[in-house]
Amino acid sequence: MENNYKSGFIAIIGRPNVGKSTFMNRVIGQKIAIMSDKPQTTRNKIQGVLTEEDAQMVFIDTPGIHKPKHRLGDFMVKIAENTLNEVDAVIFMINAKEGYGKGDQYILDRLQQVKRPVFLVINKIDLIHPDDLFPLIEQYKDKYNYEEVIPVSALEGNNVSRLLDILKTHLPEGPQYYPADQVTDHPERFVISELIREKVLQLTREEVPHSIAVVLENIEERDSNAMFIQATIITERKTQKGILIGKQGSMLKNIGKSARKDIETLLGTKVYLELWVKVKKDWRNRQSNLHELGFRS
Ligand code: GDP
Ligand code: MG
Ligand code: K
Repeated sequence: MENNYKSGFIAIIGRPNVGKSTFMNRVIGQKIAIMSDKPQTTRNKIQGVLTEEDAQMVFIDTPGIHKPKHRLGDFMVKIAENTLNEVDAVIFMINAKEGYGKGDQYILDRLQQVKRPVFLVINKIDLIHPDDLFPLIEQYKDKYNYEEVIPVSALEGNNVSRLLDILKTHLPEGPQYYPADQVTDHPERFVISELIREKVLQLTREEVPHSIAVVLENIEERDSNAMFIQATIITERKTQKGILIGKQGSMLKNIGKSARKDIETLLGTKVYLELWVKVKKDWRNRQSNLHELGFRS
């Protein structure tokens, strides 16, 4: 199979004001596919999708990584930490001008648990003298084993395309999760499908590859305090369908049950979740399938 399309999810973490939003705006720019600034969704994850000829990068903001101040904070930290282990890469962004601080230590402690490649992105290099860069890098390198260290200026654009190229080489082959021009005002859709995907990967362990996709077919508010959600888990192989369904449907039931719990917490409402499994051979290659699969704007 000569499908070399790459795709993946990239979490961006860092203290407030290091330039995460600026970076996102620069990267996604007019190409923005998905962007949410709805207050109730900022605690969720999706920020933007960058679609290119050969790759799609889904950038995720994980605001919950800051030290929690209350119980909701705890929950957000948990979500954020789970996120960090589900994504394909993590950008740890720092402010070159401010340098190392307590907030960074907190994040670095969390990162010790993370098994995904972590890229140290030193932002705002336009504000420092080049001579100051090297000692800064050394200081941070002392504390963690990053995949790579990339200095950028999100504001002025220096080195940003290089960072994207580097990220791209680390992404796995995968489907184009979203049509290039998709604009949604419903980022919850994404978070929900990610939660389901997360459960699939957790519960099936290594038996099912990361290339599965979860497509939300329908979200409907049936009455004022319940959501009815239908989703399809798509796999490329029949044997995986068997694993996903399990003996007498037991696996699918477990996936549904634990995903439902998380979605209920996320949405703060009762949820009815209906899951299906479909085999789509070679579906990643067939663009037309994307529509059929329910990707829509
Ligand atoms: P966030 O809290 O991490 O999302 O940070 P923001 O993106 O909101 O940026 C915080 C401030 O830093 C804003 O005033 C930005 O204009 C500024 N900023 C972000 N990136 C850079 C940069 O590369 N250079 C400079 N000089 N300022 C930057
Ligand atoms: Mg921000
Ligand atoms: K790591």
